[in-house]
Amino acid sequence: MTDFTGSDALAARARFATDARTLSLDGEWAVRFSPSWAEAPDDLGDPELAIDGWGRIPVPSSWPMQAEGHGRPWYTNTKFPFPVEPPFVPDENPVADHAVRFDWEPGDATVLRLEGVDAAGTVVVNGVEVGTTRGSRLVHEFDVSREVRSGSNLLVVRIARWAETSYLEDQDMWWLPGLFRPVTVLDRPADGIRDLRVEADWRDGVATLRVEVDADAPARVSVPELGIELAAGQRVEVPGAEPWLAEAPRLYDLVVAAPGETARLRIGFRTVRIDGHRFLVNDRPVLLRGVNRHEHHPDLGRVVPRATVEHELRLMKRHNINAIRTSHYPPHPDLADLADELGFWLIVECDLETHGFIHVDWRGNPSDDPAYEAAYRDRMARTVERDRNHPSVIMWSLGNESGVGRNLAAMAEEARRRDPSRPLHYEGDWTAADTDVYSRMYAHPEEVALIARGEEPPLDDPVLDARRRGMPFLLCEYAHAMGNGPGGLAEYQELLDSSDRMAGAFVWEWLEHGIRRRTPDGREYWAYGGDFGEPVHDGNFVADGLVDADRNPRPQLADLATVFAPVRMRIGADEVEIANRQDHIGVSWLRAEWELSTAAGAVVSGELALPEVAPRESAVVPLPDRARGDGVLTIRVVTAGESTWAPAGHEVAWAQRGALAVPAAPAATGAPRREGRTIALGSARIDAVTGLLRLDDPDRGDLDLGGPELVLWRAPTDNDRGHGLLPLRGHDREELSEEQAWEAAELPRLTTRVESVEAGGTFVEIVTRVAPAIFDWGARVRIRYTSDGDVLGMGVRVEPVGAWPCTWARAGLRFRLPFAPSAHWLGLGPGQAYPDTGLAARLGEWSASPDELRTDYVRPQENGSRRGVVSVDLTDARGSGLGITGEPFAFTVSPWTAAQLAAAAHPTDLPDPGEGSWLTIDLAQHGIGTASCGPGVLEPYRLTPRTVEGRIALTRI
Ligand code: IPT
Repeated sequence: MTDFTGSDALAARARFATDARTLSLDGEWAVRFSPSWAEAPDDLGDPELAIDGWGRIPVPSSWPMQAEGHGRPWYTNTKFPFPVEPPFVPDENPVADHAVRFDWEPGDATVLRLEGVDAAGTVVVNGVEVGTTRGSRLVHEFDVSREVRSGSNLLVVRIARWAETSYLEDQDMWWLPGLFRPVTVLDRPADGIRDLRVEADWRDGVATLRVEVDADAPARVSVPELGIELAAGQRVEVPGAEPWLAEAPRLYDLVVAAPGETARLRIGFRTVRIDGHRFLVNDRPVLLRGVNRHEHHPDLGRVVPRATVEHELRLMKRHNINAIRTSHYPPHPDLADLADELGFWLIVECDLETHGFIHVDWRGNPSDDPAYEAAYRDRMARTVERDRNHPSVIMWSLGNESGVGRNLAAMAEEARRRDPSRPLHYEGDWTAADTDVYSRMYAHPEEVALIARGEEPPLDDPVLDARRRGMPFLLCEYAHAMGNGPGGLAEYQELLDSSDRMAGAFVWEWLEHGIRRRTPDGREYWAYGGDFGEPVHDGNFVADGLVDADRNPRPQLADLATVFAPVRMRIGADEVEIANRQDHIGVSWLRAEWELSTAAGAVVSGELALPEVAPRESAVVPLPDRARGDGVLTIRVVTAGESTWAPAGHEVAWAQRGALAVPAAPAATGAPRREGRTIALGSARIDAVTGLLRLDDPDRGDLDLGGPELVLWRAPTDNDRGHGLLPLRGHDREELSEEQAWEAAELPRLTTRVESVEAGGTFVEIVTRVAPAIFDWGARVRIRYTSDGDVLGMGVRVEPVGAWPCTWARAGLRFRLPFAPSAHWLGLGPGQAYPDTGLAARLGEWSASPDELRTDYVRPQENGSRRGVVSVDLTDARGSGLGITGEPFAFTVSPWTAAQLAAAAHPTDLPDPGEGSWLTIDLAQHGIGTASCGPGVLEPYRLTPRTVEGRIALTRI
């Protein structure tokens, strides 16, 4: 029998704290696995079922993370890992019976609450089936009053990995079955509270409160802190209340007292409203600076300990993130509590995604199949009812990537009927027929610019078009944070800031879903799709976050903090313009510090008094006299006091003015001397046959540089590789990815032919032609060496030859160093920076250890470049090595060649690098973009083959 909704669960209701008895059943349970539904023993009707001989498993858990051999972690993005023939699923369908004994003294009534059963549960109490669950991330409560008895009770939950509803749960994540959220037994007193509905509004500066109570006896409602008491159902004004805002999350304790039970809730006063094309909270427009958040833990799967969640939310706050889309299902119930407390705007999404039907041209999509309507409604109801009392929740989302169809309209109707106070979101239908906001994902900035101006291409239906054109706009996903990238955050932010139609944007995604594994010799790595031998999978597309699975920030998180900053500054010669980019509050919680590094090497600093600046307003303040003048001026805005998410002094914004002085080229005083095939020029020895360099030094020893060698390629990033998984609507996927285009042009494999070597009065000039096999395109590299005896000057010119059919990844000179250097540099830092990334990098003096110079992405790829550098010392443990100065250049140090990085699936596959390392000095680089899912490198950052020049100088140090 097909079961789309589950059976016999109680009506969905809100979650609240209660003084009625509860018993958590979380802990160690017994478990018994069967290879399939058909083979699972027919013994659950036995109230004395002997479970002592079963295995043991923690609850909550995702069972493939706990026990091997009963179905593996299995990653697919959109593909169903089984034949598409709804509602059927394969016979090979592992079943896990989870069982626990518990002691209970029944009162008036007893309810069993299961907060997350993936994928389908059959719930049996003392041998009696009490119901079934469908909807993995949804709460199910069962009245078990008739089945429980005084003393010891037996609960068994039979869980199947696949069910008819797996067709509705095709989110881009690991398929991980289990009893993965809390299980609780609840006493329900006769005169207790079944449900609560809070309306805590804020309009025109006036707070009002109304609480509906579903109880058999009259209940009193109070907010002790505000000294108010009211009857259930009564609406009152609440003088003296402060509003709840993500920027200032003011909560009040609400107490609801019925004769048999007292309930408590944290409430906040706020009203969400759409006014024309503006999205308003408490009468003011809001810009959501958001991330998409999945729930994943590298050791536990879908179970994320509360401490981890608290840590990650604080990390978000510390990076200026103010909104979360709970992609693509309702989160653990504690999330909304924490968002209320810390201050986030939440879009809570329903547990729905039917994306896999895209592979069969959406034939049979449940979204338009009446047989599934009840399931769609049930899912929406459970989503809305659980979290509707939270001030942080400002929108409901019907689900993700589920095509179009009548069941979505039914869901929207269900949501609006249950909660008319919140707008609806759904991206999958571009007509926005069932929603209140127009939402898109991965739209190109050019299209976003049109939408910002209300000039997007029209829909065929003029009525729908007019309606949609009048709506606020959201980018529910953008800036795909996979591997090295995303590039282009600044361009998106400029558009988001450009129009009050823009309600905000959510980076895809917060977290990488790596699973911690070890090589046979014990080295840790992040496993991704395919690492568990899954027959169909989508590789490392599961690892595309701002933080790794341990919540360690990737470099892109600092970039995001920069564009999301609550304050923006523009520093002029004598004054600074300070823009308050917050929506509701002033800047009195912040203070500012300045520091001027003069060209002469002095550092002066002081405080900058911040004026009162109203939200979305700006002010100009004069710079203190001592902060004026040449050099690099940095202003940092930091928190004035400690908060729930950061200590005092935490930086939220910064700005700089000025530039670093470019060191002078060495005087050309040395004259070249020919010594056999070598040309000596000052301390340099140039091989006249190969063009390779050595720096001689009698004290420190000679340094063989194994270069310069022109490199035009890099180990493809995930963005260079492009999407390649499925056609993206609105994007032309006929094009080759950068990686494919580079391969086709033989960019990775260049050979060198020295064309000329000329030794003049005070210079040596070497011209080489560097080119791939097969084709007639290449590059001519002209290097003019000069020396003052010590320092070797290099004037470099790289000129394309022939008609290259692709971009260049870089125009770099590669050298081989016989050690793994630490770096000390003047330039942008401290983190990595490519032409369209590194927004957090600022001018300064920075140091990094060999490890800090690398970013070990889940799949090895180009990483670690530092740009805007005018001077760097690369030294071994004794402090000896190579110094480079010059016009701003980028440097990258890697233990591995680009080819080695490109060939490895995991960092642990890389060969032992030995002692040495590869240094690349780039005169130009191609941007990063976000083509792993979305637009490629934007025009200004593309490195189309062109003449590139630069001047550097090398010194043995
Ligand atoms: C989009 C999905 O909504 C999201 O779940 C994730 O898969 C993301 O892509 C890529 O990581 S869908 C895509 C076809 C635009």
